[in-house]
Amino acid sequence: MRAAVAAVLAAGLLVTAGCGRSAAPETAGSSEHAAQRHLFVVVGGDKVTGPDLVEARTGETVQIVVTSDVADELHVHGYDRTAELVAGRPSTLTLTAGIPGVFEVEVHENGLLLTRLRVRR
Ligand SMILES: [Cu+2]
Repeated sequence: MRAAVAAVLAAGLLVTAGCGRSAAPETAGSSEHAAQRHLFVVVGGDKVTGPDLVEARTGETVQIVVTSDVADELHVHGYDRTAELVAGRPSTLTLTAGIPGVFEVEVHENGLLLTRLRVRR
């Protein structure tokens, strides 16, 4: 179990490390708003990395990147978007913030409230 946790954490850190390097070329010359990326790591049913609140303006692109130690399903309420979580690998859910409000983002099988998405005009 300890080794599995370490592997998941390492995967999460790799994502974090890769983020800064890839950000500039990915967003250069794109539409008015750059995609904002938020990284989460879930181990043993608990969030060990990631913000409690994700804030966006309508029209922005939001990426929620989750690395879980077990297979699960990510669900963004309100937008009703889901993404399959593969054990030990980062999964990315990309959405365009079009609906203002506060929405819960859950990891379904273990019932974890991962974060909240707040969208403002
Ligand atoms: Cu849900």
